[in-house]
Amino acid sequence: MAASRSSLPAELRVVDSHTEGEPTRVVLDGWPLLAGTTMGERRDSLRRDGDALRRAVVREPRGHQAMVGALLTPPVQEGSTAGVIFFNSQTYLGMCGHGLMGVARTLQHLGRIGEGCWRFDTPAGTVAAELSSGGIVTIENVPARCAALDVELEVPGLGVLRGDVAYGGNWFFLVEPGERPLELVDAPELTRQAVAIQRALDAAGVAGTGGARIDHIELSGPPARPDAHARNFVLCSSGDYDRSPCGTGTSAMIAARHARGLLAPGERWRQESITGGLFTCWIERELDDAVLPCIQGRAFVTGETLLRFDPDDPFREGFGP
Ligand code: PYC
Repeated sequence: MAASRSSLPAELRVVDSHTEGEPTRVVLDGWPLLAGTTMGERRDSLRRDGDALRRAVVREPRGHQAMVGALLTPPVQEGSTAGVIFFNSQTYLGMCGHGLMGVARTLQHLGRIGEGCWRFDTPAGTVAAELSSGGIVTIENVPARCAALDVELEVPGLGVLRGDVAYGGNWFFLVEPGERPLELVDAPELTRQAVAIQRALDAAGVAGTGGARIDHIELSGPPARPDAHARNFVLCSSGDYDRSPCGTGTSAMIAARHARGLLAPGERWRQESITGGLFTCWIERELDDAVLPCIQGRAFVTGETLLRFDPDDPFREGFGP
């Protein structure tokens, strides 16, 4: 099937899951084969020629702003099970920790893989996912690194904040905004604060290595669960917040803690999300200028759907932010 900006297939088969509360929608078939021999090239080809499909799959009325889509492709590395391109209602992701757990559990649900260790190619690099019983998935992420500690940022309405710039498959600004506990009921206000931080970062030109845009804001506070070390609220590049503790965000967080001398390889860090979801994380090993993070959480399949795109449907390409 040829891909074009305006064409959509008549239908697409998807499997939905959630990982510690955050949804992933895996597209199984019906997409055009993407040009490119690297996952970055394939993502660019999807952005250029098939972006209507991204919008149709994760935007309303078939999806919603918090939904992350995952398109499976043939692998690009020998020994990998599949390639994966993650996207949301706004844009594409380098990697997605909760999403990779959802992909692994979806493939297990379909009988394509079983318990054990599997490798997946993403635009950010190749990642391993180990499936265990009880919905538990452990991923060995791409290397995470801290680019800057204690960056001062003047944020209108919030004053001067100090945060760390770190990478865990996406770029994050990590801030502890105050002593006040992060509560789900305050999600609209936390979103407003995180958006203000995002705008201040953009206005001040604070960026990741090589000028990469920081497009995830992670606010940290004390945990509510007795088994967690901290609770977070992560504003994603979709403009909505992560219901899970955010796999790439937690990778960035442990890289920053390591840079501060607060987390040694092997030591466990239990990261709670604003919804009460939990990831257990650790540094598998130190690399030259980075650390290799492992993240463990639980993912569950929630539905199997045939999405339909009626040519007469004015909302077939989705709408919304
Ligand atoms: O788990 O890495 C993650 C993630 C990124 C955006 C939403 N979830």
